[in-house]
Amino acid sequence: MENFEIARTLRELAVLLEIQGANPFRVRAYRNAVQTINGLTRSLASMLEAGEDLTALPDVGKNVASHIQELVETGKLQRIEEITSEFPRDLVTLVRLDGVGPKKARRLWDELGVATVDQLEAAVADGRVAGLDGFGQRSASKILDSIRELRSQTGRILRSQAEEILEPLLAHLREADGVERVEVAGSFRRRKETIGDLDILAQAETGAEEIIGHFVRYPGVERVTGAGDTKGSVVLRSGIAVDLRVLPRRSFGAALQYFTGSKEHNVSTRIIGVRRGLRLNEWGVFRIPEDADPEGLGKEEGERIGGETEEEMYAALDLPWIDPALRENRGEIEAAREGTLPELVTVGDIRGELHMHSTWSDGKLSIAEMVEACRARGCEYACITDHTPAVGVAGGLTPEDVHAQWEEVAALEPTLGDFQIFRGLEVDILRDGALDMTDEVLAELDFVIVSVHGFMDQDKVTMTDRVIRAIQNPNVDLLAHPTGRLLGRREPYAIDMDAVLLAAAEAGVAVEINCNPRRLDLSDVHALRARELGIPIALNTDAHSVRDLDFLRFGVDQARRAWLSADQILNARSATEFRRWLDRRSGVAA
Ligand code: DGT
Ligand code: CA
Ligand code: CA
Ligand code: ZN
Repeated sequence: MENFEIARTLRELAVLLEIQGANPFRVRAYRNAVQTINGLTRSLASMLEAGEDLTALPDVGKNVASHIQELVETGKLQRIEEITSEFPRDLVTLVRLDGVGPKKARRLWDELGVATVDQLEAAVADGRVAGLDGFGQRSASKILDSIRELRSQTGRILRSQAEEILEPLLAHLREADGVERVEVAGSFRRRKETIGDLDILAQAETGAEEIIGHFVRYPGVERVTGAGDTKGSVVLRSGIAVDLRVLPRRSFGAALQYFTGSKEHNVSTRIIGVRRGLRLNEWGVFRIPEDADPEGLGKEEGERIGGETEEEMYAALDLPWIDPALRENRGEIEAAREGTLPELVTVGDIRGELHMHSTWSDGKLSIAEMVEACRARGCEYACITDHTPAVGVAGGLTPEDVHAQWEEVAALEPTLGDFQIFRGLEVDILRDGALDMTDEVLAELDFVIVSVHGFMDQDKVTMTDRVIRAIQNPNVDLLAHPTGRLLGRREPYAIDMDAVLLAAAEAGVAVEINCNPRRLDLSDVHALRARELGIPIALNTDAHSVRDLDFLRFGVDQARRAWLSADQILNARSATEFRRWLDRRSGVAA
């Protein structure tokens, strides 16, 4: 079991206990343990295998440790089986809906016999939910909205979760006899933010059936949905489906190109091929014989032009190799033909961290510790951007706190050599678009981030006006996580991003791609739009701990999908260039 599955099961146990009405302290203990697990860099299974004592971890007591061991060994939790003899496990899903807490979920079950989302939808439709004490019409229609939202999100996993699943699975596949190479294709290779299923390719000249047999015997497999002579399909215990295809060397590049997709990109490449009398499929690129009916050809019929590498596939179309992140049929084929493909930003281009938290607000570490971690990762500068009080997290900074924080920064600076700290703040955008800090303090800060943390259910016009008003404050430098979405958990709030981006361009405000794999906000499409408008984009980890700084690569992937080069990235600038950008307003005539 992967860490995130263990975390998910313990989180589920916490919710089940809440529905049961258990002691809130016990519930909290599980949630704290989940936080610890989410912050681990090693797998719990490997720690147990190495005989390590899990209770040495923060917030992991004997009880939690034994649960983890049970999960790793059996994949199940007896405690959950016990609770779910009282009421159905599905109630956990109901609690994910806005407007349904643990108590209400329990009542929906006890009083209406509702256990599933489908049943709840029916009970809303026929008025039974509105009729329940303490629910009412408003709450019923809110529930209906969040059912729709939930439906649009289920079935896909985060890119970061896919990484966790893949690591041991790929190791397993590489152990199979005859496997020369293993690659992941599909949306994962295109670096998409969420993944529907995993598409894996293995290269082997012979023994494909045995390799597929080895694949379906992977311990994480829940059920096998297909096992043929070149393809195997399984569903893992984590719920994700995986396809494996085994190909010989001569076809590997063709298969990689085909199964990387996107489907839309492939449709375009295939049409270009047909115009040249070429047939592209997962086995190679072939010249269509004169007078042949292309439909009636065998899979490898015709003169083979290439297929061993992806480069050969594109070269057959007189195109250079195209980065998978761009393969969405958004103009990449035309750009390839014209030689105008962008040079995409890389992790190595990033020189500063512009958005991070310390113990002054809800971060886990001191400024000194966070700065040290940034330096260790090769950054040249960092902005400290703690929250303001309206966010409601522990310790939002008041104007007095801000000044006190600067003293701490000033004391630290002489120890840092060339490394530079910028005095920043993540200022909450209040309900009406005013900012949660005085203009005097904002004017004194080096770097002002604004973002929405509350009143997310405003209508689109109100929300759009609110955010635009905020970024029009002349002290503001950057808009953070602009749509508020949490992938798989929360839809973007209603906001007209086109209007917001136009306003940001007008006001000279930069926009963030938040690198947290659950946010990745801006989306690729919005980031593409920001790029068109010439808005500087920041790749921000929004780190609350050292480990969060590793989120950078997810944001870089998102930026690559948005065609971004280093010169469009705010924190790819040197500290000096960044400082010059911060002075952009004083530099121009009033
Ligand atoms: P996902 O799994 O929803 O995150 O997205 P993908 O892009 O991984 O889609 P998937 O798994 O259905 O297929 C993987 C790739 O295989 C897809 O990007 C392109 C290729 N492919 C699959 N089915 C077709 C098809 O019917 N026609 C063409 N041209 N390509 C296909
Ligand atoms: Ca896929
Ligand atoms: Ca697939
Ligand atoms: Zn933040």
